[in-house]
Amino acid sequence: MYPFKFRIFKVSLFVAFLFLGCKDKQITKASESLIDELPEDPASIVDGKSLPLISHIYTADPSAHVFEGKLYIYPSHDFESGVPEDDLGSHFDMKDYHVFSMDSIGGDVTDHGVALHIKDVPWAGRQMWAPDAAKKGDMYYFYFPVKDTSDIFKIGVATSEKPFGPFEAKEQPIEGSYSMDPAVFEDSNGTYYMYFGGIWGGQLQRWAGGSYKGGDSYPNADQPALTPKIAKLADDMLGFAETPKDVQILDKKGDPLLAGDNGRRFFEAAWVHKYNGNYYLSYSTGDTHNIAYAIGDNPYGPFTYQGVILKPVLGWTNHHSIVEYNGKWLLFYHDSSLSGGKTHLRNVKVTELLYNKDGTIKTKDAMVE
Ligand code: FUB
Repeated sequence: MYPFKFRIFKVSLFVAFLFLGCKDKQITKASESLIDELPEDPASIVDGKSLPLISHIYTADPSAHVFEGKLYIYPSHDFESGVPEDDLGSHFDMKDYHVFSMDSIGGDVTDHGVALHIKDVPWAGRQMWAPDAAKKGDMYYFYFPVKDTSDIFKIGVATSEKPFGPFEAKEQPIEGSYSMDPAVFEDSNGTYYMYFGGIWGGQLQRWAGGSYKGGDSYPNADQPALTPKIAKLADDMLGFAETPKDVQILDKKGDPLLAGDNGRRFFEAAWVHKYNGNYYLSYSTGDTHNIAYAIGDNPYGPFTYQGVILKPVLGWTNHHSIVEYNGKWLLFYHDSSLSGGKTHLRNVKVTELLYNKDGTIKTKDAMVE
């Protein structure tokens, strides 16, 4: 074991940026923590991992955006519903969303309260999963997946004049939407696209050809894997301007990733950001628990697989977002450290995303950093 001073010396600049002088500030201003005490000594972060950003409720699937110069986080709101765990994710039985904001990393996190509740979505049945948000003009649009009363995942939209809501949901889901994990990307020319989809509990495998087939249908291991979907958003942001299309993810030889390539193929949690004129599609590989990424030269792809951004975290799921704020690229993600490893009780974290000179991304290992 290194002497304490030497360990401090080894702290990366970013950890210093995150935590030095910020004792206690990872705790949200609101309410009490779910755990008795958060570590206060920055050295505990050096030896361990980033602390949860929010600790008075469980949060997951953080979609982060900069609106009006502030960082906003749109996460899922995990809670203990008592629903038994299964491969379809029935234990993720969330009922509402909160929105959080922060002025700086390491500063206070504000919980703006319930932004949308399932009882206020006329078509909803159960399971409010990973949401996202967008701003156009003076309006904010909140996109959320929830199962309808027939237990089929669709994507809804709700609006507000404030980035933190409360949001008012439309009477019906977005026409032509299906599956889950919406992520809205605004291109530099002001065009908005939604990426969505996820397999297993996300039901994408029931939508071959874009219509609901009822049963699961997966490609064979040697066939191209299921892909995320993309649709340009309509001018009013309330619907699709086109029929959703497949987003191709290719290997370096130009062949589609195969369904049996579990270490690299798409599972859920698509996110797109733009860096140096290139489009980066990142996603969870699900049962191999990585956040992987691929690069393309336009929002529709094809995208060429590059590698892993974030290795598996504590808990089964891995879900992230990437945003630039005050000249730094930030990777928001979650793990289950606050609940001692319970997969359905997660907490949001953040770390800096670093690029190599050639535009590839340095891999993060959250279990050891
Ligand atoms: O939070 C419920 C689901 O877990 C999300 O929609 C998936 O991406 C996974 O994180």
